[in-house]
Amino acid sequence: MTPALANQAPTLDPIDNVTVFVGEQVSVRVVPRDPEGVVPGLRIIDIPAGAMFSDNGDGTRTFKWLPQSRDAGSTKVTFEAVDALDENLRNGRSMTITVLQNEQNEMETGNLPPEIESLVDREVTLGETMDFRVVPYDPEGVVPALRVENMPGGASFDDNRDGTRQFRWTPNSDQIGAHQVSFIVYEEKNQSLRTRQSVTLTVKAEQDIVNPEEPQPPINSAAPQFEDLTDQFVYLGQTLNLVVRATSEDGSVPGLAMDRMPVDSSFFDNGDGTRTFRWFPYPVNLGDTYVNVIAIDAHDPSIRTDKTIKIRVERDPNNPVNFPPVINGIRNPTIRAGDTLNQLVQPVDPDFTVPELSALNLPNDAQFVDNGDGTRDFRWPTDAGDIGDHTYHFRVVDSEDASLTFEKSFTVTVAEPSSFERSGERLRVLAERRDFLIGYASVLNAPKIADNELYRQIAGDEFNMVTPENSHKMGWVQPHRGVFEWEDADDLAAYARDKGMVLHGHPLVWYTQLPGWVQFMDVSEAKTIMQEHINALVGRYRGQVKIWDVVNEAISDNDGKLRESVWYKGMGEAYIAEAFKMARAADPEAILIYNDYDVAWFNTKSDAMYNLLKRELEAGTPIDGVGFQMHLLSDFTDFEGMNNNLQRFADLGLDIYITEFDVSMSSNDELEQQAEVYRRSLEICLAQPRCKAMQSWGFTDRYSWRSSNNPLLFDDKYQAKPAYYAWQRTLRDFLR
Ligand code: 9MR
Repeated sequence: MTPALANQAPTLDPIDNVTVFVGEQVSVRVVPRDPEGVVPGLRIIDIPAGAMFSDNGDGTRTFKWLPQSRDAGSTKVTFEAVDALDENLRNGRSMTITVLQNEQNEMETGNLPPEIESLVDREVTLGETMDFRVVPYDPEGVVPALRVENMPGGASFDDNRDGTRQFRWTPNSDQIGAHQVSFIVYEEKNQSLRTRQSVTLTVKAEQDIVNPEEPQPPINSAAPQFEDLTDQFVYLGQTLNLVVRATSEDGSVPGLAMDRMPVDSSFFDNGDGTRTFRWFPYPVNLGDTYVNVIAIDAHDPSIRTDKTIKIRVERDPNNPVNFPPVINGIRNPTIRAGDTLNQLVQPVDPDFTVPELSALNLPNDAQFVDNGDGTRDFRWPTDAGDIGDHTYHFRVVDSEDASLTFEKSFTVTVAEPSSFERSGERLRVLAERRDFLIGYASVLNAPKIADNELYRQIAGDEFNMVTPENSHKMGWVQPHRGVFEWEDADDLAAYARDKGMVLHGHPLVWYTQLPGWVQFMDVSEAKTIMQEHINALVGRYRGQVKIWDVVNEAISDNDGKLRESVWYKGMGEAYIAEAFKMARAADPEAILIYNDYDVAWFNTKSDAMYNLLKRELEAGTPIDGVGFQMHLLSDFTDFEGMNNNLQRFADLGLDIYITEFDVSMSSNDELEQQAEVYRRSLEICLAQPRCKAMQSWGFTDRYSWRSSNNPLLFDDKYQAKPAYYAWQRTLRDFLR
């Protein structure tokens, strides 16, 4: 069966932070890319007042903003690319725009410190949650920054994305008593301008009885009201601009939020208490779409008014619009002279028609194979005579209106085979001397990527372990109940066997990347479905997959509680033990591990993982090891924490696997810093007798899930980076 769905999240090209003066325009082109070439949706989160995010008609958008005096300070804007076929697959990128006041202005106005709307002391009874909003304001209208001092353990201080923050705390029994907490508001660009407000938060034991005579803080109990908010209608080809306004009885301005926003829409702050919902619908949106608008009381965020709005999108009979087709997702490939380029060229038409694709120039010996589904493969066997850069042009023509065309050029670099050579010994050779596993995660459908010969050559030379980055995931491998898509997983198993690599399976039970039929299953079937899935996968690769990630990412990010996945909903916490028992029964020889992210150092989540695994081991659950994903940033420094943290898991009697290592950079200046994080992390693993393997999440930046942050060992042209040599030296020289 040929899978029809794209499965890899789209990425965004890097975006730099900028500094401008008031009145100076910021203009940034935002370029999304999708590994499968389907044009991703693009949206902006928290668009500043007055900014635009217009469609360039080629899958990209341009963000334009002319900041005013009130925008002085720093503003963070986040762009998000959303997979066209699976809206759960998304990747974001943020930029910080620092807006400087012209010096003259500043002197004229004299700058006053920002303040916080007055906060009251509060009490909470054990078992309940304290939840209030902290509202800063600045006499000059700048949005000030807020931070908190003496934050009690377990409390959170989340950004409401409207300039305010929400303090939430569910105290535990060790926290009974009074806590003084201070909120500090300051101007980002001049931190000496600050104001502090302290409050006393008291936690009472359950048995305390509140004196009914005691005065309670005043509450504004009337819910906010929307003004003139009605269902909407828009023609295809037009932009809907809906201004949302809400009022409160006491005159305060309610916060506004929106749920179920269509991909590509925005809900931006107009800076006057209103927000605008802006949406340019595509043919995929024809019909009715429902969005939910929420007004939140300025003093008590638990007081909210919700309203569902229907938006009808129709074709305008007098003005039929036809969207032009595009070709997307081709990144200029680099291949080795002697290899065959195999580039998929995939046009997309938002009207769902199939455009006609042609090549304007091709090398003589190339083929342009029609795949019968509107796409074509550009196949080109190269040789030494082709070394150099070659640019080819493709054209798509709309099937209904031949005047709508789109052209795309791309450049193939054919490089001398020797240019891919690395000095020193291969990583796997060095690792094998230490009886150590050094691995990578393989792209989906490796045989189909444009440069697959080079990709597989380097992978086979360097690594003695491999994991499929996607093709064991339930959403991919079991798209319908009992229907399995084994092609890619089988191919990787054969490749691993051929290259003498250990195969590492990932993952059996996960909360996400589930097929629709599992997301919406009757949870009373969870156990049966889990059993069928584990039997099928572990059974098929019995004796081949040596290590299985049995349960992946069961713990939530902030509070250390178990995620309320479908498995949890159906089976409670027992789902974890059950999954391991099922996997053990299906292959008694396989090494079974629990795998999670952001657990490499000490924090609430790694504590929760420690407690979970300890509990499971005591109960006899067959867990052999723990997988630390380690998606790090190049400024990571807590190596001591990492070392001690790994040790406490080793002390539980678990083997340690570093399963998804990568180190994101924000600019190429950080290559050495990145290499240092690679080196020190590998040293920690090698020094730890229980650490059995280190695996990077891919090996070339070209195919990384964080491709634009260049987090891997080889760059996107397959050149070994300092990180590669850091691993090579460490494997060679580091002594325990
Ligand atoms: O790298 C993977 C990317 O290609 C997929 O789109 C994404 C969703 O399935 O998963 C990525 O891998 C994740 C891994 O399976 C579990 N840990 C976090 C990884 C990065 O998101």
